[in-house]
Amino acid sequence: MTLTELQELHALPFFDLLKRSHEVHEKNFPDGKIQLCTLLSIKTGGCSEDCAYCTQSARYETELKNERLLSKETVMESARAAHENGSTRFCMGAAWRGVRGGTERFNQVVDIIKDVSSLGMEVCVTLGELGPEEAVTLKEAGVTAYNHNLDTSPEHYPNIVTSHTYEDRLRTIRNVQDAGMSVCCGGILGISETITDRLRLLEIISTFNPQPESVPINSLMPMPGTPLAENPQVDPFDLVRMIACARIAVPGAKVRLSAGRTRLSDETQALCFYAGANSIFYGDKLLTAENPEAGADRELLAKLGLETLEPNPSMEAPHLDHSHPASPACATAGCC
Ligand code: SAM
Ligand code: DTB
Ligand code: SF4
Repeated sequence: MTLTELQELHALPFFDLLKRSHEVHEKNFPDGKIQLCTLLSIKTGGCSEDCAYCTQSARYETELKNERLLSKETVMESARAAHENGSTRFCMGAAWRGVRGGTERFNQVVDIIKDVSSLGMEVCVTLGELGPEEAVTLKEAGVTAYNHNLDTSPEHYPNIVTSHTYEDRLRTIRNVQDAGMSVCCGGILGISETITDRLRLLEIISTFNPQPESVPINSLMPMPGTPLAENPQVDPFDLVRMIACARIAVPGAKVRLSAGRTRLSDETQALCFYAGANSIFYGDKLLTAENPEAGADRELLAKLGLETLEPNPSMEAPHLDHSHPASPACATAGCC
């Protein structure tokens, strides 16, 4: 979708936008089920990067306790518990700039992934930058989706991160797609961006070929010690509008209502689900930040009569549409 089209959508009266996005949602996800995903930070803090929202950056003095790469046994314990609790996707995050084949850390992660993928959940990882060979190795180890967010527009990105570029992020996404993994790529609201920055992000994501399999929409959890610690909370109606625009721009994707749910009312979350969100992180911790208790989420979903999705571990990556260029939108981003 073009920026102009997205701007027109975003400017609609709230209920007109919701009606449009709900129709797209019903058409693409007729069962209306919600996917439960569990997150685990397998290596916490001490990251070389300077993302201004992130408590895991080594550049800021935060309250976070750094942790080395978890053992395979510890990860498997969490993964089994997630599976038993009904999660159909297990997402492992590591606070690294990226990974390189042949290193001990990469081999250890690959070994962990092989075991986790035997449990029958979708396996998602987010390890930072990847080259083409690393991407193939992860795919072969059993990764179904790779999370790599663009976070905001290419214009605003340098205000938030200076240690790597938007082009670096797009290159990794291309490598992930070429290796046959699904892409999970979304953004974060509340990082001093404009509405145009949010819509530029959707414009770029919507022109990926194939489109991402999931689009996480995070709201800033302000982290003491980070440059954005004092940023104000995102207006809940703006969050719902962003979810609705994401649903329309990337109709076949899971739109994941991600970080920030502890600060949302049940009513706001209900509006997000109506607008097209169909996935949440489940369990009381994200990577380092708080998330609602699983019991509270079960209660909310029950109150809304929303069912949860069954596992689909053999999930195929979305296929390339050969009628469009195969690049993840460098031309649209204007960065290459
Ligand atoms: N290091 C990897 C990377 O940069 O891709 C993965 C981890 S990073 C924590 C994944 C995403 O979490 C970020 O792109 C951002 O959208 C989100 N995130 C990080 N810190 C956040 C915060 N304080 N509040 C909300 N979302 C956050
Ligand atoms: C994503 O977009 N959100 C998740 C997942 N992908 C890896 C991470 C949210 C992190 C929130 C901040 C924290 O826990 O430190
Ligand atoms: Fe590192 Fe990822 Fe946090 Fe950026 S968002 S500082 S790359 S862990």
